[in-house]
Amino acid sequence: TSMYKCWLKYYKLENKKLSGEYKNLLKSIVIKENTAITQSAVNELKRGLAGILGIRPEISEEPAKPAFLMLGTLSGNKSIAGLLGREKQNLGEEGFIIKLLTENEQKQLLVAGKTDRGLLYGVFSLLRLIQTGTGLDGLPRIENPVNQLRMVNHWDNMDRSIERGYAGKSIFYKNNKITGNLARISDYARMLASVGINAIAINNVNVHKFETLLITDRYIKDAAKLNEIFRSYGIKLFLSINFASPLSTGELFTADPLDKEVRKWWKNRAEFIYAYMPDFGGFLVKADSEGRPGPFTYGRTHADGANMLAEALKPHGGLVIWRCFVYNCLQDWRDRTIDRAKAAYDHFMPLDGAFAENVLLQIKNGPMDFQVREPVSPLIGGLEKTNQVLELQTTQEYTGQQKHLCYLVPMWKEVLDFDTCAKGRGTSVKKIISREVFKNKYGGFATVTNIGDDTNWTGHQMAQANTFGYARLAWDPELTSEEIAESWIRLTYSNDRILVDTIKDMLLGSWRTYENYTSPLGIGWMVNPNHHYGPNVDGYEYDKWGTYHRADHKGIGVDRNVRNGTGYAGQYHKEVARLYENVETCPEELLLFFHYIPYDYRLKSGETLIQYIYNTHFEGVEQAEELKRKWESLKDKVEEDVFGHVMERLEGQITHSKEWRDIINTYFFRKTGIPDELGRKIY
Ligand code: BDP
Repeated sequence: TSMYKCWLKYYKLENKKLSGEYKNLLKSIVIKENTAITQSAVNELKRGLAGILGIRPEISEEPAKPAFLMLGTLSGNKSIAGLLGREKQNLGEEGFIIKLLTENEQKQLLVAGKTDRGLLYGVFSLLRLIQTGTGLDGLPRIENPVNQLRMVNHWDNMDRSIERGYAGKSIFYKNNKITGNLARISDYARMLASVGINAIAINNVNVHKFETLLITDRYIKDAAKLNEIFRSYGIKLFLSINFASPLSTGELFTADPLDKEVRKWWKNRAEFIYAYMPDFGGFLVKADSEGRPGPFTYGRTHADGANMLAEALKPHGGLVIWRCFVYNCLQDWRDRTIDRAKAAYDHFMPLDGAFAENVLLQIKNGPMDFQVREPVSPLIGGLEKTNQVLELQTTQEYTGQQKHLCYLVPMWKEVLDFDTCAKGRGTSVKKIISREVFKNKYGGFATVTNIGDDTNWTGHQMAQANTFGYARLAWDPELTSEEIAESWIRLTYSNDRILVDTIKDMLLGSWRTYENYTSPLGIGWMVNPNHHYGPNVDGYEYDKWGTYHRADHKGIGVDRNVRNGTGYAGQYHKEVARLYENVETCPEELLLFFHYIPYDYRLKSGETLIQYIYNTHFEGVEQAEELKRKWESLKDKVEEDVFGHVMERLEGQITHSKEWRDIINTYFFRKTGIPDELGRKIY
């Protein structure tokens, strides 16, 4: 099935005129350099041009034809500098330029990077230009990634299961060993590199028995094989580690980060790892969270823990990526100021400036846990002297588990555009993460990936748009949701205008649709505990996890004011805090996250809160049905198996959205006794 190829389908370009122009220019390719990465670039070009244009270009070191494509890097090919003007000063480490030149009546297209990584990105970008039927008029094109680290995190376990995975089993492991199926890994590396991903962590942040041994001689050689593949696509390999490794491996009696023996243990470990992988990226760490070990066991701080690992990795240029998803998962709310939403900030804000230079804090976009709607974590905009990585969730744990269509790019855009007011108005999240504001040494994006070993990689084929979209945003957060959707559609299906517009519509509205029939106005969590799929309004309400909606017969919502609520709102800068604390100015989509609201409260639309809940839940189901109608209209425009697969998912989504609607509406009808004004049937 073509679904395996995702956005690298390289189907034949229908536009004859453009195709002719491209063919003429690309018959011959000139490249003088030869590294693993330039080889990847050339192979990709061959593959792409064979599919899109049906040609097999000649590859040589000197021009053989009057028109040709020149590939090269500033660092490896002296003549490239001569072909570039002042533009070369604008090329960053991973940047590229695509430019049209005429030299002695020879027409040439130049794709150049400062490094071979940049060149690789340039080649992928050129292939996208060609496939989407874009002409050469827009050249030159110079691009540099806005964010430094553009990472994916796998929550894969070595028994092949994936924590929160909805697309089959792990592509990396089999029977507690690293897979020998390296062809698929190589395809995966291509896919990631094609959209600019440059780092990967290949095992779950919850590190269990076998995974603890990934950094030992039991697995290191096989890990190094994966590293070699990723390296040839410019991707750095990271491993999630068990903070208690010295103890868990049975070698020491403690994992205290201030213990000399422990420090030595990690130093030796780092030396060992780097002997096999000289370009190893570093460690990803979840500590003192949800039962994971960490420095708290020894009365030490997270800075003590992270800095100890940082010291071990420093001589090798490695990084420690330390997660801020730290909270007490056994809390209750007898004390009105106890609030899980406050945890990350409470733990890490006091440590701003205490972390070593090669430590990065990885912060989930919201203060809770990847709900369909959350405010932005106040740590972003709070921390100033600390390297920061924004953690997003591409795997759809709380957003339909890749059974429902939910294009997440619009949600991520809202996160990135959010104004933290950290340095006055205009201090948006994206400017902090890109390091424009605080000029920290490191920063970037990470996501919990949605990839598994399903043939189409992502379970729902359309969830590929999230994999693609995440990476595109990490490269350039200024891209719009529409632009990203459009290019994904053109690369994945075709350039048919009606098809492009229809699928774009489907994608762009899908997050809102999902929100409509699930939990309203930022309250979140109305899911079944544990697996998190399907409606269960009180599922977490009487549980210990600290995720309450606090509905009673008069109203619903969590008062997070400073004066008489949990105090969470006070973690924001004052302009933002003021906005959230006032019911009138609080963005309505987050109303129940910040306030307890009576059911007869009138929203800006004029609807009462209860009527809004009913309306959106009926609407959500209608919108899910509309998705199916739209897809049906494309029957003759997409391949049969793709059509059938997506249709099946959309039908499942409709059925399931009704279950959501009915359970939520019934719950509130029973709580309030207030009927639907429109007299619709509530079960
Ligand atoms: C939650 C998941 C849990 C993860 C945790 C994390 O439910 O499986 O281990 O996040 O981010 O969303 O560590």
